[in-house]
Amino acid sequence: MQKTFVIVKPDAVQRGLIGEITARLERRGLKLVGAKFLAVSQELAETHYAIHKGKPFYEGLINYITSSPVMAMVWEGPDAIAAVRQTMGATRPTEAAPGSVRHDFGLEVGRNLTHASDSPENGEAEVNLWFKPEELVSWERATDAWIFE
Ligand code: DAT
Ligand code: MG
Repeated sequence: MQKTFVIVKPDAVQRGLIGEITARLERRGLKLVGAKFLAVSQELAETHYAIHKGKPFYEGLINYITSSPVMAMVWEGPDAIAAVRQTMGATRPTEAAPGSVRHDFGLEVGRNLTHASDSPENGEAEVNLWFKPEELVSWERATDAWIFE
């Protein structure tokens, strides 16, 4: 089963959308296997977004993600990376599909509410960066057989 890493970003936390976003992932059938509420350090932000260093929006991105607490989570499911990216929508809210989180709650790319891993390799690296192995919970969900074929 694939794991993916998700951040409910500072704007979404401030706007009271942790429950709304979590509910959409739960409702879809994804399984929560890790969660923590934290203030992101400068160091963690820079490591997480290292790939964007040097881009014009980098400084704003680091300021945004460290500006206020976030909810960091790990979700599991078949093709979880693609499923969660689809639920979140395209990077720019004005290009995100109707019904997606970024479409339904956002307008600007710099306030796009969520992060979700974009590949299995990055998913694994991000889970390991943000969570210790003992912080992940492997559990049997009573509905698994009715959601996973
Ligand atoms: P995503 O978050 O959809 O994976 P990304 O990895 O390309 O998108 O970029 C990371 C974040 O950086 C994105 O959520 C918002 C910000 N960002 C990306 N492109 C941007 C741009 N052209 N202007 C401003 N912010 C941008
Ligand atoms: Mg990305």
